[in-house]
This record gives sequence, C-alpha cells and structure tokens, in this order.
Amino acid sequence: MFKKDLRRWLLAMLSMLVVGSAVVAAEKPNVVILATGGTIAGAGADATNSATYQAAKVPVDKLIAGIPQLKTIAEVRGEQVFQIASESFTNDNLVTLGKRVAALVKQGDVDGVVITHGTDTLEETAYFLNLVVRTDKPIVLVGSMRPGTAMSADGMLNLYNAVSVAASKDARGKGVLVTMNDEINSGRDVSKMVNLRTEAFKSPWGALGMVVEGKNYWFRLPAKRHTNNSEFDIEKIDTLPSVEIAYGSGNASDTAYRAFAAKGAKAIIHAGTGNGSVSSAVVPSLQELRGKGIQIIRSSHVNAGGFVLRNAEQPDDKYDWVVAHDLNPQKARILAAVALSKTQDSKELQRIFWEY
Ligand code: DAS
Repeated sequence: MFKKDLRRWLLAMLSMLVVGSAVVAAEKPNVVILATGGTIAGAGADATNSATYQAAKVPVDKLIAGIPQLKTIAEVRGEQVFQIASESFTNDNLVTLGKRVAALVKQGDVDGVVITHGTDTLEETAYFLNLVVRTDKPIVLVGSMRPGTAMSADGMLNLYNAVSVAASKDARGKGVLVTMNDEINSGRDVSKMVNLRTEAFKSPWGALGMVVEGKNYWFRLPAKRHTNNSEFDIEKIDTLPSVEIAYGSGNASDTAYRAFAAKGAKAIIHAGTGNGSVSSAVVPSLQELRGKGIQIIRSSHVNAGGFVLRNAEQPDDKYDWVVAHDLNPQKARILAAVALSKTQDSKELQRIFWEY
C-alpha cells in the first residue's frame, strides 16, 4: 500500500515539475532578431580601433551568443536577412525586410522583432517600417557606433536593450522604435545627428523614453500616424518609385534636378536652406519639372527642430509644390516613395506629409 501511495505521490510531483517548467518557459516572450549588417556586426583589427573597422562581418548567431544574458529576458532566435553596410541599403532591401517583418509579426509565436542595422540609414529603415507594417507588436531597430572588437563597444548593451524593449508589453502600440545609448526613440523622429560618438541618435522632439537595466521609462508618445493606424501596407507594395534628393545651397544650379528628372524620378526632394528655401536660379527649372508631372517636395537641411512652412518663403500653392513638414530630406524621400505607391495627387501628398 505504502509503495503504491509513494509511486502516486512521485508521479504527481513529476507532473507538477514538468507543467511548472513549461509555464516558466512559456512566460518568456519570443523575440526574433533580423540581422542586416552594419557596425554592430563589425570587426576591427585592434581594441583601439573604435572607428576603423569593417562593417557587416559578424553573423547573427554570434551576436546572440555574445550576450548570454538575452536568455533571461526572452526566447531569442536570429535570421540573417542581409549582411551589408547600411549606406548601401536600397529600396529593394527595404521592401524585402518590410515583408519579412510583416510576416513575422503575424505569427502567434512572435512577440517582438529586433532589427540589427547599420547606423547610416537606420533612421530611413525605421521610418519606412513605421509607415508600412501593420502591427502593434514592438519592432525595434538597433545599431552601434563602435564594433564589438573595440574598447567600450556599445553594441552589446544596445542589443540587450533592444531585445528587452521588444519583449516588453508596454512597448506595444508606440510605433517602430530605435534603442541606442540607453534611449528609446521614435523611428519616425530619430536621426543620426553626429558620427563617431555613441550618443549619435537624437530626435528633434525628444526621446520617447529610456531603457535602464531592462526596464522601460516612458516620457511621451508619438503624435503622427504609424503601423496599425497607417493607410499604407507593405503587403501591397512590391517596388518603391524613384525619389531623389538634391542639396540646396546659395550657389545651387538646376543640374542635379534635371539629371534626376532625366533618369525618371517621380519626385525630387529639395534639401533646402532654412525654411526649405530654393535659390532663385533654380525656381524656374523646378516649375518646369513640376509641369512635366514630377512632384517637388521642399525639405530643409537645417539639422533638427524646425519644419518647412507652406507658402512662407515660397508660393507653394502657386507652384503646386509640397512641403515635407519636419521631416529631414532622407525621411522625406521615404515618405514620398511610400505615398507615391498610392497617389500622384499633390494635395493628397501634402495631407500625407502633415499626418505621417
Ligand atoms: N557603414 C555604417 C553602416 O553600415 C557603419 C555603421 O555605423 O553601422 O551604416
């Protein structure tokens, strides 16, 4: 009799242990890391090489293995989508990545996605995904300013923080996020403001929050449309139309604008001085190009914290031009390309630039 009771007790204990461990394992969120290259996957010859190195060398599984602490915050798996330096991140790369992210966030066994990315165009990819991926699950982009081989490398903690944010319920519904240097920034607002230094990424309107030792501290929320509240959908986009950027200056000529038009650009972003102003030497050519159906979008190369006002120093209504609001030229290019996949109407374009 005693033996029978003992066996029954042992079986009960064992089943509770199995269920218990399954519950514990089930409690950890599932995060997928999509690796695309950049400095965070970079390698230099010596620990003193914080700026001289080769980007896009270390594979995603090695990045994950290099941070064993990830296992304590999430069930993590990696996919190597690309292995490139992000100055070469093309429209086709954006569409391929966007479709992969959209497929993953639809899966019930994916709670968040982290994208490791070069810092040069990280802000463009973050904004693109913010516009076209329909989800409220956290999508977090992360890079580093120093390769993992350098003293005081920033990639490990940046990636740990990115996974921690992607695994967080309170990061849901905030749009695409960028975690660098302990800050959590909006993928829409953030831009690489300096190079060489670890505090490279800033938003003109401030960070959304901070992540410290795996805990998020939020201070504000995004104001513009994004992700689930976007009218755009990556599942309806296969290619992006050509949109080019011409840099304005006091001595600018119309050469670049005409060359872009000749190559088939559907829109030209004028990276203007001040309030997106256009040199008088260039205005007639832009009017002519607009007359040929090319959209002219005025942005500003002023660094951060201003926005281009319609009809202020240029008669936008008269010329039928669009203003890029507070978007820098490279982000204006992304929004114009996404918008032009849906509309050619300049008034609709302007509405989209106010709302996104
Ligand atoms: N070449 C840069 C890039 O891939 C390296 C980096 O900063 O990530 O964006």
